[in-house]
Amino acid sequence: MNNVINEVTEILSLLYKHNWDERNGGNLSYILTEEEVKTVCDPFKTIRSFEYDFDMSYLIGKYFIVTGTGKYFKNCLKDPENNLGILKVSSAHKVDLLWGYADGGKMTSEFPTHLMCHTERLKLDPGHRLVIHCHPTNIIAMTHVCPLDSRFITEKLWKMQTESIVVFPEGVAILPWMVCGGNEIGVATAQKMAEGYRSVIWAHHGLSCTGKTLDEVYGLIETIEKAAEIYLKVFGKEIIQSITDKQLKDLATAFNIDYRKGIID
Ligand code: 2HA
Ligand code: ZN
Repeated sequence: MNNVINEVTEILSLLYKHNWDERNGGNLSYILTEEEVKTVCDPFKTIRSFEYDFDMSYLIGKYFIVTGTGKYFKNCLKDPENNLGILKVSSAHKVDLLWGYADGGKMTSEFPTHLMCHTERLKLDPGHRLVIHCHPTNIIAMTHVCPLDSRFITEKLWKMQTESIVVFPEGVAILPWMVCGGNEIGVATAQKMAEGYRSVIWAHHGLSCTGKTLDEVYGLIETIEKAAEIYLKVFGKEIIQSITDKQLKDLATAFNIDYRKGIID
């Protein structure tokens, strides 16, 4: 069966194989069209409903596929129906389950954070569909040795490899350590998304990336994590040369890249 379940579980497996989603680490939510939902289940048949305090009115009528709370990315490919759910935001405070969480489970504890991020990204980009939160090793490591400053981290990541500014010209935001799963971290993350970032690092925890497609968001995670890996390989060594501000600007001109200002100029 070639449907959205296959596409999503393939990406979850790849993330797991990178060791970016150990145990139940990480979560994903992806906006689906009604046609995509129909390839899996009846979009008009509710199995169970969930109530939320926060306001979901911007997303009413939208369908999402969402990883389950406490579930392991490792297991999603072989057992999607227990580890994933398809949901519809049916009113400002209610979400209906249409498929999945077959063992009685529910969506990730980060679901409110995801919905806040979807809301802000949709306001900036009507084509936006996806939020992936994961625990990339080198990005987490970097948050132990770098100032928790979006400008600093973006500049370092841009200068590690040519691809960085091409793939994330808007930069990467970073938040200080906060308790996860709650409202405060959700609001703070969504605020960064509203400032035009598709990627937000949570210090000593992980990375959330957003975008239009599974390939785009997976590629964003890969590129950011690879830049962090290079940074840590050279960190503490005598650096003879790196990409300069001028070279980054030349790259931006050559590829017509509208990069975030205030980082290298
Ligand atoms: O879902 O990654 O941030 C487990 C987590 C929480
Ligand atoms: Zn996490």
